[in-house]
Formats: sequence, C-alpha cells, structure tokens
Amino acid sequence: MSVSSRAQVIVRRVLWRSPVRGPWLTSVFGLVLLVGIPVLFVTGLLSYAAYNPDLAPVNDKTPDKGLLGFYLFAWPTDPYWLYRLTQGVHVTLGIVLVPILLAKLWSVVPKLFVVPPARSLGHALDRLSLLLLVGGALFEFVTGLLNIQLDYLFPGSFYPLHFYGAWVFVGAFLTHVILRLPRMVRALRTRDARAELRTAVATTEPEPPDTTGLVTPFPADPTISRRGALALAGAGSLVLFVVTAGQSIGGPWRRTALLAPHGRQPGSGPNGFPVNKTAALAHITARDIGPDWRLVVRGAGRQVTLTLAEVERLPQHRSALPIACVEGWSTENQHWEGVRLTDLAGLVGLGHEPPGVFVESVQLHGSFRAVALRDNQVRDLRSLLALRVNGAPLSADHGSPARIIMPGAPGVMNTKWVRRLSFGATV
Ligand SMILES: Nc1nc2c(c(=O)[nH]1)N[C@H]1C(S)=C(S)[C@@H](COP(=O)(O)O)O[C@H]1N2
Ligand SMILES: [Mo]
Repeated sequence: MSVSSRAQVIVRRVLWRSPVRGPWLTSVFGLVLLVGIPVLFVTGLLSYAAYNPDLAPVNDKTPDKGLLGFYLFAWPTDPYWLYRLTQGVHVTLGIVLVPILLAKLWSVVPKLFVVPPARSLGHALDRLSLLLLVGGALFEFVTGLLNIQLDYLFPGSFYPLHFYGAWVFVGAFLTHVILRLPRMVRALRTRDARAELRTAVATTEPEPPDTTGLVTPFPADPTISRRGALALAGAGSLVLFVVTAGQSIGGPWRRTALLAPHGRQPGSGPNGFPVNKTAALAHITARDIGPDWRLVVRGAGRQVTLTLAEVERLPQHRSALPIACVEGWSTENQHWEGVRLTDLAGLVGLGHEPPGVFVESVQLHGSFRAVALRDNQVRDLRSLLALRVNGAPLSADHGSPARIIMPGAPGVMNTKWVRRLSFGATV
C-alpha cells in the first residue's frame, strides 16, 4: 500500500464516518439540484434580458462580454407581472436551494479531499470540473445572497460578477451532469425511497461498499437516518421559504418575510409599500424636489421645460402595476396616476410611434439614477410618469414629485425623482 493510500485510510478511520453517506443519498440531493439549477439559470438569463442589455452602457455595465453578451429578444411589457414572476422565482428558489446545496456538499465531502488529487489525466480533468462546480456554485449563491441583503459591497459591480460566474458554474454543471447522470440514475435505483422514509435511526445501515468512495469503510453508529437527513435539509428549505417568499407573494405572507430586508411593509396608507432606497439614502434634498423642481423633455432637436403644475395639467391616466425588484421582492399592484410617456414624447413632436427614452433623476450619486428604456416600453399606454399613487401624491421615498412606472420591467427601470427625459437619445 502506498504512503498516500495509507494516509487516506488513517484519515477515514477518524473522519466522515456517517453511515448515511453514500451514492443513494447524494443522488437524491443531486436530483433536486438537477431540477432546480436549470430553473435558476434560465430565470437569471431572463433577468439579464430584462435589463435591456443592448442599451449599453447605461443599463449594462458588463465590460467585454463578447459572445456571452448575446440576448435573444426585446423584453416585453406583457404580461405586466412578468418580471415579478421570473425574478421572484429566481431569488426564492436560490434561497430555498441553499440547504440542499449544503447537504449535497456534506454528502460528498470525502471526495473533495482525495489523495493523490489526480491519478490520471482523465481524473485530473474530472477533479478540475469539480473545483469549478463547487467554486462556481458557492460563488453564485454567495454573491446572490449578499446582493439581496446588502447590495453593492463588491469591487466593481455585482452584476458582471454574478453574470460571468453563472457561465463558469453552468459550464461545470453541464460537464458534471454528463459525467455523473448514469451513476446517479443507477444509485437512485439501488434503494426503495418509500422504505427509506420508514427506516428509523436504530435500523439505519450503511449503503453497500462502493467504488465511488462515498460510503465510509469504517461506519460509526448512526445518529441520524436517511429519512432524518432528508427531513433536515427539507425543513431548512421550508423555513427559508416561509421567511422569504412573502416578499414576492405579498398579502398576509409579507409579515412572515423576516429575511427580506427591503420587501417588508413600511407602514400603511397610500404610500405604504416597500421602498428600495429612501430619499435620504439617495441624498435627495427638499430643494431638489420642492417648488424649484422642473421637468425637462428633450427629443428631435427640441426641448421643453415644465413646472409641476404644468405637468399636472397634461392629460392624467391611471395604471395598476407592481414594482418588482431584482432583489426578489415585489409589491402588489399599486394604483398609479400620471402622464403617459407617449404624451410626453408628443410635447417634442415624437408622439407618433415614439423612440426609446433616456431617463435621468435629480439624484447625483449612487446607482440607478439614469436608465434607458426601449421603444416598446415607451409606447405601452400603461407606462407613466407618475405623480400620484393610490390616490395620494408620491411620497419622497417613492420618487416625489414624479417617477417612471411601466409594465413587466425590473423595478430598477422605474426611476424616481425624474428630472429629464431624452427621447431618441443615443446613449
Ligand atoms: N433615482 C432612483 N430611482 C430608483 C432607484 C434609485 O435608487 N434611485 N431604485 C430603483 C429600484 S432598484 C427599485 S426596485 C425601485 C423601487 O421603487 P420604490 O422604492 O418606490 O418601491 O425604484 C427604482 N428607482
Ligand atoms: Mo430594485
């Protein structure tokens, strides 16, 4: 026996001796991730498309994205709850899968420390793909979770990190699925799941010795059954679901969304719905949005400047629309009232089939103070420069005196404290 395999035997006499560890248990966790991770990937790509990435550099700050910058379609404005659904699923599922991911990693931990690390070229490539898989998974989950809790503490921006990380992770994930799927299917067939769910701790036996190295050669007495291990991971997911999903589902569930930093109900009344960034945090002063506020509308070589009273005298329309943030939280439909973007384009002679618009806020610092909207978003008659919500003027935190609101789009498109609209601006 070589030195390294002797060392391995010594290690395994002490570590990773749980008798429930084995290909079957690993495969059950793997099956859940096999379904969940593609859904995360697709909803993530949809979120990327929803940011109007072709309207760079305003909306998309991903440098040098080359081929990966492809995107297939212009984000539609129908159904109006589209982003509320796709991003609610992306964030909620990402959170709920954390215990399953951890359980899966726990179940394969002996494999992560195999010596020698590579026996052959094939084995080395396999190990490299595992490194990218585990590293990629941890990176994507950690950056995602940090972004919804703390936003923007990364060097650069969260957005390119999570975007490139996703491609690395998905490449490794696909490789892993191709290499391991047959083994997973075989392992799932080795045990009867229903019998497993009836097996208590005392009668829990290790899986038969295997060549994969997951089953310990030196099993300790069981302290948990397979049923218990599955229940523990499942209960972890369920608890996370209960404390987060309310931020997207809304209604009474919002009260159980204890983990949602921005998605909870701030007070009551017409302006009592979640706020992403308050006026104070965005350094909006009373002067910025007081009587001196003016709206500038530009396009086709013309420019019009309006006071609030003048904006109020334009035809007012209503839209019932939610706000759906990239962080996963969303609001129920709010009743907005204001001027149609098509009517504002009409002020500079672009009312017929208006082009896209570049929107700027009075906000001088921080993210989201400017955004580019596509023509289909401008042309939708539900897209407003809103002055009122639920029958009252906008509060300072919701973007007083005027903000954008439009159907189907990420919350970030709904610029608050609007100062200037430039139709047809190439940005
Ligand atoms: N000027 C400005 N507009 C902004 C933001 C901002 O930080 N500054 N945040 C955006 C984001 S990320 C979201 S989700 C919505 C939140 O709107 P609410 O605070 O009214 O719910 O506003 C958007 N508009
Ligand atoms: Mo947001």
